Amino acid sequence: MANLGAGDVRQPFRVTFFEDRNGNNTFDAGTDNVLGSAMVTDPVVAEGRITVSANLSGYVLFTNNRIWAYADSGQVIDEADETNNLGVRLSEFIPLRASSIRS
Ligand SMILES: [Ca+2]
Ligand SMILES: [Ca+2]
Repeated sequence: MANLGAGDVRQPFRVTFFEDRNGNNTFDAGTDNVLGSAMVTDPVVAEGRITVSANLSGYVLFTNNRIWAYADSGQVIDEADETNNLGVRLSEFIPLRASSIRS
């Protein structure tokens, strides 16, 4: 994730990871499938990049469906451009090996 703005971001903000259930390439609370989220509490300097990770859980409609990341989903950061806060990649299904399953 990159801070494309001229100012540092010092306020904590949330990144929400979701499946776009209604296929409109944007996040719709109550409609889209939220799989997890993470709070970013460290400052993100102007033109800086950070990696955000979260433990996701839940069900997606099919293997390799696209998972979106929505930065500042709580809309606490004022930005010059509020429309570039979404990123997407394919989900990756990694089968558990039998030895890693415990009762
Ligand atoms: Ca949507
Ligand atoms: Ca914002």
